[in-house]
Amino acid sequence: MADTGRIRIAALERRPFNDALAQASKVAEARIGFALSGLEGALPQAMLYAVSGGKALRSFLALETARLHGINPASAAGAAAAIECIHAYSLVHDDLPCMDDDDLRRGRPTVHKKWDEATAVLAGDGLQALAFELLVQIESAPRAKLNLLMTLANAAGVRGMVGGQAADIAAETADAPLTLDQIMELQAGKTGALISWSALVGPRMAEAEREPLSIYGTNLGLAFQIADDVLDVTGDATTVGKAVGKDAAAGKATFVSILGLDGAKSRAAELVEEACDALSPYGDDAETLKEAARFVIARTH
Ligand code: GRG
Repeated sequence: MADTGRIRIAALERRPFNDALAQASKVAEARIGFALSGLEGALPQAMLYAVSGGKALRSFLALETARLHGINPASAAGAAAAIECIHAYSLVHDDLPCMDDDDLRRGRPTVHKKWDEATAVLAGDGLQALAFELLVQIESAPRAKLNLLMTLANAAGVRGMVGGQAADIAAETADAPLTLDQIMELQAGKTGALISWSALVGPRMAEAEREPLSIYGTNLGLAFQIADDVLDVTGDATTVGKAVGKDAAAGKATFVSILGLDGAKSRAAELVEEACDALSPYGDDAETLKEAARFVIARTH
């Protein structure tokens, strides 16, 4: 057993996906809560609010791939918390009136609705900085830590999520709708980069072979985004926890608008199959990661 923030985490044994996901959420939130402890006022409250209530898929991937490489969960907790900070910051900023202008996130008021726009901007900024602070504090070989820091900066920045978001915004006013290849490239940055990074935490911390989890993470990221496009068409706001139907209303080219609903679902299923196939070197020990991949396209929120 090891102490990470306020909760004790145990075990290198494999757990069923739902247990591992619930554990990841607790681990990341506890680590972030610990990092913010002693701070008072709206800003730390908004930061904690922003990191709570999500599925914790990215922190799960970080902890599970670490477990797969024999890394103690207490050592990987900082990486799991860091990726949830970056993810939460991106959602807080994405919901702002100058971006997607959403009132609902995770079934609750968005941060700028619960507080105000200035608090939402600063909460996102604070979470982004905190992510790198948490990563610096993880227990790992210096070279592995530097690699995690550099690759997270890349995944979150202009070559990754922020670049993908900018391309998405530019597409809204472009003369021609995006092609399938252009959408795939945009989404590999906007959504895929953080998911891929999370899946590579284990091999990066262990300084081990990255290829199988690189293939897994890339396929999973794309399948995740296709599922998101499908939910935007088939889901209802109460279940999904955020506004739906926005892509069609904006006339945006998406996987669904290009491939059709059934085509998009089949493509996502193929990607999940490829993601699971890539895990064969790990044998049965990768079963929880396979469950996660299947969850990504079966989810209703
Ligand atoms: C504003 C810098 C900046 C970036 C925004 C990721 C992103 C870029 C915007 C989010 C828009 C969006 C809803 C994209 C679809 C994919 C996605 C990231 C969905 C939310 O992820 P989940 O389902 O969320 O893992 P939870 O709430 O479970 O954590």
